[in-house]
Parts: sequence; structure tokens; C-alpha cells
Amino acid sequence: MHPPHLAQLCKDLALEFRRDPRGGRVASLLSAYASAHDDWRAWAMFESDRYTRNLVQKEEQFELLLLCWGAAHRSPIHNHEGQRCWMAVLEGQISETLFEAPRDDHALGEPLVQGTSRNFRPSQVAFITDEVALHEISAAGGAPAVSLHLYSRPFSTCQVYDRETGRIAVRQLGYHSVRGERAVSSANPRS
Ligand code: 2CO
Ligand code: FE2
Repeated sequence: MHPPHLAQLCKDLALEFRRDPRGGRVASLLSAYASAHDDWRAWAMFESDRYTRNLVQKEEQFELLLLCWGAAHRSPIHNHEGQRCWMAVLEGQISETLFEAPRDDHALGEPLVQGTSRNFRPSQVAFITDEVALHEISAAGGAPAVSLHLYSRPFSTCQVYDRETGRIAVRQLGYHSVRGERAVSSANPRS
């Protein structure tokens, strides 16, 4: 069973996407949850060698995940498959670095152009789409971190980019756990 406040958040998100498919109030719903509740702890699971993706809820309109980052864990530079991505920090600090997506074949073989970096603290919410940028996410401040990610709509693969050459690969996005249960076999992300 879902932890109660997390269950309520899922209901509120479903209602919000029915009201507004673009999710105008999603950031404030995530921030309000992050600042008031910690029942997500029951479903937070860490691994020593990579960040974990723990599924909270998947529906037609959205997918909600808990991501657990060890102090040294980092995502690859990646896109979001044309979907909207919100990220609320629950614990610790998360660093986000933006990169310009290579525009065409001319950019292949060239290093990616790095944009701004920003640290996010508990209850702060980041938002990104492919039109804005690619990003690289890591725990910051030398401590583990936990973040809540909302994708609309869900996606199960994404593109990852080599920083030096812009080379693109497809990455399968697996689950470390599903609704609090350790997934039997998972194509977990590796950085
Ligand atoms: N998009 C990455 C993932 O789902 C996490 S970085 O924040 O969007 O694994
Ligand atoms: Fe991401």
C-alpha cells in the first residue's frame, strides 16, 4: 500500500493532469508534499554503485518516481524524450547542470556546450523539457540525496550523450523497486 501522504499526492496529481494536461500546479503540489511529509522514506532504497529509480505511480498521464542518490552518484547527460520533467528535492542537495542539445550532424564530434549549474535544496522544484536543455543530475554537498521526479507522460528509454563528442546512445530506464517492493530484475541506470 502507498504511504498515505504519497497516495494523496498521486490522487492530487491525477486530478491536476485532468484539469490541466500541462500540469500548471504540479510544481506547487510537489513542493507542498516535500515540505510537509516524509512518508516517502518507506520506499527509498539506495545502492552503493548507482542511483536508484523507485516507482511510486504510473498512469497514462504521468509517472512518479523516488530517486535515491549516493553522495558520489551522478546521472549521464540525458534528454526526457519530449516529455515534461519536474524534480522536487526531498532530502539532501541535488545539483543540476544544463547542456545544449546538439542541433544537427555538424555538432557531432564536438563537445557539448555546457550551460548553467544550480543546486536545489529540500522543497525546491526544478523543471525541464527537451526544448530547454539536456541535464546532468548528481547529489551535492558530499551527502546522499533523495528526489521526487514527475514525468508527463511516462517514458521508458531516454537518450544519453557523451560530453566530449555529443555521441548519442539509447538507455533503458529500469526500476530498482515498484511501490515499495524490490523489482525482481531491473535494468537499473548506471552512470
Ligand atoms: N531523468 C533521470 C531518470 O529518470 C533522472 S534526472 O532528473 O530528471 O533516471
Ligand atoms: Fe532527468
